[in-house]
Amino acid sequence: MSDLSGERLAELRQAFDSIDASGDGFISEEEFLRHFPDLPAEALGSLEEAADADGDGRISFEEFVRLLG
Ligand SMILES: [Ca+2]
Repeated sequence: MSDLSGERLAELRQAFDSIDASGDGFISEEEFLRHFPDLPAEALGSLEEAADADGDGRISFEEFVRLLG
């Protein structure tokens, strides 16, 4: 996936899992908003545009890592 260290990857996994409340392995817009209630809709939109590589409207762990890794 990338050359991130295992430690960094574990950190990202933890962050991802805490946002992915349903535990289905994808972060939906709703889950994002629940985790970051103060995030403006505009910021969320551009974040999704940047992160959601395959355009399915939710963020997979792989996309999350690509965004933040
Ligand atoms: Ca989810």
